[in-house]
Amino acid sequence: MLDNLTSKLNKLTTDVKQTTHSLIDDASRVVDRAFDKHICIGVTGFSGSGKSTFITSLIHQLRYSNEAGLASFLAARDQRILEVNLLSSQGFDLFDYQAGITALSSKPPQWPQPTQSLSSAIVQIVYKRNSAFKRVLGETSTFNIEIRDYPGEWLLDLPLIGQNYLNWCFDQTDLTKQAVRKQLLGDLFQHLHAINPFDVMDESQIDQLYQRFKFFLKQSKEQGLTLIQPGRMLLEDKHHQAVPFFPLLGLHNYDKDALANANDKSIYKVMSQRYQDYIDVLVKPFNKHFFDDIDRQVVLIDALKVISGGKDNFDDMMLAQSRVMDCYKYGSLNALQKLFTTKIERILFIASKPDRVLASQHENLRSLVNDIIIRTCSQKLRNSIRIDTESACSIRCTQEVNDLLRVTNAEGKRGVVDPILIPDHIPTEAEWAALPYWIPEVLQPPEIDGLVNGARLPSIRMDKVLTFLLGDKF
Ligand SMILES: Nc1nc2c(ncn2[C@@H]2O[C@H](COP(=O)(O)OP(=O)(O)O)[C@@H](O)[C@H]2O)c(=O)[nH]1
Ligand SMILES: [Mg+2]
Repeated sequence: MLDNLTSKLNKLTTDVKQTTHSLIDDASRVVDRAFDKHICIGVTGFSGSGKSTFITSLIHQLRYSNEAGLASFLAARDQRILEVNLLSSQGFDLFDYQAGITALSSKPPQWPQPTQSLSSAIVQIVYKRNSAFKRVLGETSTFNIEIRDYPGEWLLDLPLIGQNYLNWCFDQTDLTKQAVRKQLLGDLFQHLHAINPFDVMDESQIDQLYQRFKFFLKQSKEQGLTLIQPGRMLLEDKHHQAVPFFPLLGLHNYDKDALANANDKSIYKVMSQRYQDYIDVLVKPFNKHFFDDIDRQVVLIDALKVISGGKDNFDDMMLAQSRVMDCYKYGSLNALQKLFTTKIERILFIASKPDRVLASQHENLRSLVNDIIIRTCSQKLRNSIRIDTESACSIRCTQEVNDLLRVTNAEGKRGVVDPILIPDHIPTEAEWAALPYWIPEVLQPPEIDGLVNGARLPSIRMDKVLTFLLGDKF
């Protein structure tokens, strides 16, 4: 067994020598991991939670760590980071850090574009070793940090893997009991409810209902709901389009065995097949990337948005979050893979965009996220993985002056916003009634001269984030 492993590692070492410097391939990734010189960080969160901006900021902070003011990230504070290169990873598009920085540098500054597909970047760090090790191991060393980005909409497809079409339809029927969903569905609910699953439906009828169902999903997102499936139906990605399907909402009126034996041309069987194809072709490959390669994970939660949207939206987010966390059960690795990969060993849950409230509220925001995690992550998961919570801001857009926040809104209008008090726990029924409903405004990113040349990107507690993710590696 050990011989086998050694010969595999030897072969991989030979392979590594043949790789170019601009691209890290699978073999070198495995060898570097075996020698603790490569780590893969997944950045997770629902759509709009701030993932792509976070990655852009993280890369920028590392590239220009001497300028970044990362007080508690010791490698940067002690100026031990000597050189940082951005490499692509085999099989992935390169995460477009440059496009993000260009957008932020434009006049007026723009946010990075919404994400359409999976991408990855390897931040290769050449650093000076701690004095304790340098006599034995040499002055400098190299460490690769691989970071993955993907559209948040894909995340909610992961729970579908554990559900067949029939159960998904039952689940979707249950969700329509929420007043907001019922209202958004309108008479589409009656249409989907009245379909006889044994009937044959022609393609144009299917397409018509599919278009209406997609419209409903898009409206659900605009309304602030989170549990929106299938996620890819929200995206205009031409390469990963779903074949038209939708849920049948009246299936509880039919016998399960009769449904299982329905004719292959029946609408029930056609929809079941398309649902399964969607999972096999689009969701399972993503699930593999998501769980097999990632060592540490950052989960961004826009707690301010969900708490401000009212109890129904908040509860919907909680349900979505717990469904995703449940996936970690069957997303774990098999024994053979464990030899060459590390399973997810740390998760940092971040209350994102805290710059939209006063500094005095940041701890409440973190504490609220902590409460969300306690309610949505099983105790088993919390005991088996190191979990931490933080409130951290990728790009600070506000200035605090005399307990008010100075902001520039998306239209470029300057002003001040009134302070908002954040509960430090999930509100009780009575507390919900007392909370105001408001929509946090989209802000304009700050104007920063010389950003492309490494000027400091204002942020909050990104050094704490780096310490949690990487502090033990340098
Ligand atoms: N105030 C503030 N807004 C942010 C920050 N990061 C992201 N945003 C806002 O959130 C939006 C979505 O961010 P993005 O990174 O695209 O989210 P993703 O869908 O999770 O990748 C951006 O367009 C900004 O309007 C931040 O650090 N502060
Ligand atoms: Mg994104």
